[in-house]
Amino acid sequence: MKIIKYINLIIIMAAIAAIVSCQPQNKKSTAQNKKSTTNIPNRKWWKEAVVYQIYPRSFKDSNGDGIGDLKGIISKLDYVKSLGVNVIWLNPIFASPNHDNGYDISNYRKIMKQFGDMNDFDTLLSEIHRHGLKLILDLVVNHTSSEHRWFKQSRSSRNNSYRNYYHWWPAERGKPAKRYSFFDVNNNAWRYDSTTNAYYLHYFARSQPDLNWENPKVRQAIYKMMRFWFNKGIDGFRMDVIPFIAKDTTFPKMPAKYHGNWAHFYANGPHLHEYLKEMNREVLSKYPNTMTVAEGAGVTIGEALKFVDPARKELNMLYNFDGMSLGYLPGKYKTLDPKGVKLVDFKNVYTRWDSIYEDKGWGTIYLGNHDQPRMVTRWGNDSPQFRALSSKMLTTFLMTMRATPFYYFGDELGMTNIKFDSIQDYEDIETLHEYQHLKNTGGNLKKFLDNQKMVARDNGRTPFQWDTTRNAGFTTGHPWLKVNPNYKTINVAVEEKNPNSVLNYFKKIIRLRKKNLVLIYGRYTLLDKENPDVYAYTRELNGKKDLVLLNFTTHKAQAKLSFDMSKAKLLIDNYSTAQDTNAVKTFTLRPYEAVVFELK
Ligand code: ISL
Ligand code: CA
Repeated sequence: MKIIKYINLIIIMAAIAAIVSCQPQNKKSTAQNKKSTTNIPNRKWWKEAVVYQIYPRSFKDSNGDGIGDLKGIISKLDYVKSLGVNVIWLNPIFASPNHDNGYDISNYRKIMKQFGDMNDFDTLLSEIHRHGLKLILDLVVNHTSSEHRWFKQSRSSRNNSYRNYYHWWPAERGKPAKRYSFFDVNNNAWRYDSTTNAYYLHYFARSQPDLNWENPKVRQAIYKMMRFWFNKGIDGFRMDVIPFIAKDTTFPKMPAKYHGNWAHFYANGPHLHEYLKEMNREVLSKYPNTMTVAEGAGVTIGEALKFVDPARKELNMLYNFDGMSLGYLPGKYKTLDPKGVKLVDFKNVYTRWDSIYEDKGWGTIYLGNHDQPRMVTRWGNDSPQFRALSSKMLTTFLMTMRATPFYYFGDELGMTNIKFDSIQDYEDIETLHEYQHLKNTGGNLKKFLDNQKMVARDNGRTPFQWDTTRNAGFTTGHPWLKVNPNYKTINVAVEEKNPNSVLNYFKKIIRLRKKNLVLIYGRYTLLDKENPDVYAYTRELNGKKDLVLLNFTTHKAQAKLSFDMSKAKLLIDNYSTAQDTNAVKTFTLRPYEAVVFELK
């Protein structure tokens, strides 16, 4: 059991990525970068893009039902464009009973009715393109909703032609070997179904049965559906828990004492890369300017290139969970270690993941998404004193690493965790089911709720904060999830007017990244490795060198440097005032200060 909980822990942490047809630079920056671009092999538009993730349910409600929708997104594309981002990733927008907010799809070719219809989608896509942006959709094909036509057929009889679309275990063979489920109140991934006296597999909720990818008909049906969306003109897919699609379908017993790679039992099945190659051959290769990014749940550093080495012809990018997994107690369900995260460990994770893409492949970087708490609460400091500074510092990190940033909507405002007091306020199936599980098993509910204030997924899903009007301008109705009461100060309208806002800093640093290819393609070198307070690194490309210094603490901190700073040119500083001008071989940073220099 302990092992299985640990599996969950590892998987708990993950996130996103993207691709499309390339317009890498505008005219001015092309000229500026002329010299340095000559030696950049394998330039791709998606390596130079910033992806902006929108949780459609919470972005903008157009009809007052309290739920964000496609028309709402259309009405806000000027805002998205003004940020300087290039790609929009939408969480699932397909027909769904919404047990897991769209990650339980009942029809892959229909739009969720709360979000609109196919006309709205077509308008959205053409408007996104008219704005010079690209769109990637969420591909959720490890499982469907139990209300999907395939599953209804599959469960109806053992002889149904859809029977093998899912994983069934006939009860006469006894109980199947234990598998852990993420969102099941009993933590059990096998659900007994009396209609056919058999168990079906669901790694997530009971209403999310796992598709059987061993069945070629399943694979062909998925490829066809992917072509349907590509033919409409979308620019790529983010692939939900894609390593899970392939399993060891003999479902062996988990060893009592768990060593080694849990994913062997849950994911990364023997045929995974065969399937991804097949998907590439049959779909992706036919849409060459698009992008793909795998949610690499459970993918270790040693396996990443199998997904993204271009020579293997599988996917473009993968996002890993190693960074997100830091600071959780082992063996406990999503519980943060009160000791926090050591910056040295944080630096090591990102440095190791950078190194695997030194020669081939390409990385992604993110600090928040719809499965995570808010970036500033989790990795920075959401107190009034430091919220803006630490938000900007974290954004500086994301925009200066050698990887495609996946930036979560609202982080550009410095939105924070809402920290609900009561279980009644939560909507997320994960929180609700784990609460029920603890209740049934006599767990500590108070402790659970305290911890959820930091880790619950709903913290990152509260409505977007547009202005100071009722419900932050998100809806005229009753919002599906409470609006964070801090919306009066943290919102687009207020921040657009303030030149020093988190929002304006975000726009500024995106511009800096865009016109400075060193920050995109340059080699990354970690400096002052053991420094417990400061994250320092250089980026180098064709003789140009930039230096990034980030103070992750509430106090002053010094970076030890091996070069003379006297001629360095300041490119950006989150304090926007004079910095340590006497710096020679050390540089003193103020609390949460972030600076980027060009070294001469
Ligand atoms: O969010 C998690 C727990 O906090 C993760 O373990 C998450 O379940 C895992 O990363 C897979 O996530 C994806 O698939 C889920 C869906 O609920 C998530 O929102 C999605 O990102 C099932 O489709
Ligand atoms: Ca609506």
